[in-house]
Amino acid sequence: MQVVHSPQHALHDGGVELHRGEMVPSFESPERVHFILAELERTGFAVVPPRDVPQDRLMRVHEPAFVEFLQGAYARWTAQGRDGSMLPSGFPARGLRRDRRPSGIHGAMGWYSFDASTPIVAGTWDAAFAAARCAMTAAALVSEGAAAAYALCRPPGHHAGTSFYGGYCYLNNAALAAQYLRDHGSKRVAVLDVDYHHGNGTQEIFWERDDVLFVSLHATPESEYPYFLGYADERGAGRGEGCTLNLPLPLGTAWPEYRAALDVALEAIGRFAPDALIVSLGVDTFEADPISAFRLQRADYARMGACLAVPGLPTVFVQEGGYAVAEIGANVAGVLGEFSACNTL
Ligand code: OKP
Ligand code: ZN
Repeated sequence: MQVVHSPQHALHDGGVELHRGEMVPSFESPERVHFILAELERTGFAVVPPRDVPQDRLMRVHEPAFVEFLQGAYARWTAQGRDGSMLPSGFPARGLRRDRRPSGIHGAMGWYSFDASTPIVAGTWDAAFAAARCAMTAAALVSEGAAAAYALCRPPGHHAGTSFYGGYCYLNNAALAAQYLRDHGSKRVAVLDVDYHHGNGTQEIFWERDDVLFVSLHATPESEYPYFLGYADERGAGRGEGCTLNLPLPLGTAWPEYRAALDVALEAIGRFAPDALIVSLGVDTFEADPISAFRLQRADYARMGACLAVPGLPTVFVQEGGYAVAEIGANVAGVLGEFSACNTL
């Protein structure tokens, strides 16, 4: 399996976030990629750069005005004499208007984002676009016949929607990969999101579609981010009704219960009969993750890789979360290594 990686991820650095009432350096740091790449290289994976994917491919999933906002936001900030991290401080919640997008940068930031943990810094756009190209390149490799590919995306993507960013995510890498496959011969694609957090952006993007199944295992939004989406009663709408499946799990979930939910997810994927699989691979389900509360252990990631090979589908892995940096490489390599060993394609 090839690893698609761009050093441009490191341009997104130096951000701060609002965490439990305090400003702290972002958990989503460049070292995460350093540790993943080192472990994948050590265990023999080949690393390739992303292709030059034209920017208009982003509009297959995102709204043009949103992409334009992300690309130009930091220049608007510095034009006002500011530097450092851009963070919003007001959002269009209940009782406020969403039909007006403020022309000023502060209001626009609040309109397009949904939290204060997703800073825009000078290199954010270049890094986010590079991550999107990594995901679409991995999808291209699979559409051209590879059994599987892994996109080492940073920043992650699954919280970003058609026209919103948040949760450390700007462009939805997994959705772009799924759409790429749809545009290059796949009739039906399943997205399985195993990140600790609900992939609210991916869910929103495919909510009314019947050609992409979205299945997510995550910590219950009753107590975990993103708080306001990810419940079991969300099942899609219109043509997409029944094409969203949420499997929220309690804090403290360990492998036996996780595995049972994964089996339910894999059965749903089997019934949907897709011709390709996207895995939104977050390893923040790990017991030592600093912002999460599941209890998966190192050896469980190899077990997860074996389970993911069961459907026997061409598979694009897209990196999402995972913040225990010292162990992140071993956990990702555990999934990918065992998947490759079990894959019969
Ligand atoms: C991104 B991904 C900690 C509170 C939550 C946002 C978490 C985003 C997770 N500051 N902040 O799904 O791993
Ligand atoms: Zn996460």
